[in-house]
Amino acid sequence: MTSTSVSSTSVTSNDSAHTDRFAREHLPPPALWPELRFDLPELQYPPRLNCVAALFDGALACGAAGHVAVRGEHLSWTYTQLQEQVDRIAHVLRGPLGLEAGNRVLLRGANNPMMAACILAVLKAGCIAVPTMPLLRARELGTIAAKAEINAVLCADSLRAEMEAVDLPAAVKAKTLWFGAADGALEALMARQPASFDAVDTASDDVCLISFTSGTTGVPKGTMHFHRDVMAICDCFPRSVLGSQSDDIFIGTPPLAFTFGLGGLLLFPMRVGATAVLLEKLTPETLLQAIDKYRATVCFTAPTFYRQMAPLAGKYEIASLRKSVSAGEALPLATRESWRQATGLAMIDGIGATELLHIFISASGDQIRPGATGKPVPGYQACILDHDGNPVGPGVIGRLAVKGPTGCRYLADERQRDYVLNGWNLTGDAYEMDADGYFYYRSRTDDMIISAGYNIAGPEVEDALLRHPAVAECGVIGRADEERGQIVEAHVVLKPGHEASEEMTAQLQEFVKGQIAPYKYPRAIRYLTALPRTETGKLQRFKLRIE
Ligand code: 3UK
Repeated sequence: MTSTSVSSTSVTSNDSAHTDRFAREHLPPPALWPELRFDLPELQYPPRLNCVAALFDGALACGAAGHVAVRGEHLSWTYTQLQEQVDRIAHVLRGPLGLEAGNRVLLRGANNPMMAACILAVLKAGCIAVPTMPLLRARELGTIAAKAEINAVLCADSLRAEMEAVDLPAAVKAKTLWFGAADGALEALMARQPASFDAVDTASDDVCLISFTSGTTGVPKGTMHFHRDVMAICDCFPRSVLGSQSDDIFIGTPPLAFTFGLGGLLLFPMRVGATAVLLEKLTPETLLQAIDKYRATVCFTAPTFYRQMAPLAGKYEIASLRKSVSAGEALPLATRESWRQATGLAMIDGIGATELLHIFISASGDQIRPGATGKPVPGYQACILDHDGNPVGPGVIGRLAVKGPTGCRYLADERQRDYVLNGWNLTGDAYEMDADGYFYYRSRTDDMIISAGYNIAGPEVEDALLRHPAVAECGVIGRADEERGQIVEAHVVLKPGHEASEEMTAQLQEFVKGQIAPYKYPRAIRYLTALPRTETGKLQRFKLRIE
């Protein structure tokens, strides 16, 4: 194994292909970057790299030309056909739309083949994709558009109303194209373009993606990623943990505008010439149906989805499924177990972050240790730091710190200083390591509950509650309390057929005390009909706190 460490100052030396210098000028100063490490032979990328060209070249070179690349509800495209769509869109961007390399294109659409083609085309054309979550409202879109100083918009017709309500400069409005309707303006222009486009010869460290954090609090942060970062995430987790192959059929729920979905449902399948099934508006039930219908082999979704799918799994023929990946938030052990019972599959848990683009700690197969997220994915390193930034040994809870080929670079944001410490990316998670190097999630750093001097991690209490047969979902927070500082407060959604009552509360409290140290039991329990979640499946704990 070669061990080449590239220091953060020498990684911006290539000549940029961007004539619009916005991205380069708004990168954080190199001193504030995390250390980047390229410790595997497969992470040595050439100085000139267009990731979309590299993905297509790779797939076509291994004979995937006639293989289905993307399958939607109404159409499928082979690699050759997808490439043609991408190339026509790239021509539209650089021709009729008049964009130059380095321009930012805001993208909006549900998961489907056309949305995938649009994202790929922006990168191939040397522009920068700014994908946005379908559920975002006009004001949030306005913030993103202003921050990324977008030059153009490609938006699905189904999301047109909200997009039209965004306050955009006239020049950007003039460069807005709708797709997916019968009279789609983008499709009309595509039909008049050549079917083949020469990829813009970008530098491997030209920015190609600005992904905004799903952020449960505060103004969204734009994370900037290079062409080589896109290749790096494909060459880490999917290669060493997932073990994806060309005959895999990927399926799942995360939006393509969320890097969990972009990687798992588009880039990873393309890297091995496999098939991506892209479907809109999935529910636990329709995802199971779709796994059955499309014979999917790899599934990407959030823990709550698996929890809701488990009791329904027996109704469908899903033996095709070989791997299931859970990310976005902590996987409760109770969910891992019920999924295993329902399907026989050992869940691949993985922690990723928008700042690092994708998963950096995970485990699969025999390497799985229930309760742990896993070990650093080859290519990444991780450790636990104490309050002062010093590494701590096994058994001590501290701040998770990570470094590898990808890392945090916020678009013009002071919070860069909070995420990077001494070259490490600090994800904001409280973790603990064991003597064998496995990493255990405890809570978000700010979510640790301190009650009467005890540190209590909400997710541990949640896991205990989830084992009770009446509990469908739950979220545990610390509520300010005069006597104890904070008390453990559980927000519980009951399964159908169960009623909220004082007896139920007493029963749940006793149940928790029987499973974990009694001081961790929820002194208060509130009942809700649903938990507040982000579009990416994360529990919005701050909403529970203000209720
Ligand atoms: C939490 C997890 C415990 C954790 C993401 C896979 O979630 C992703 O990115 P975000 O920027 O959030 C990052 C934060 O989410 N988290 C994610 N996965 C896990 N906590 N166990 C897990 N398995 O707090 C982390 O700091 O929205 C996930 C791939 C790409 C992603 N962007």
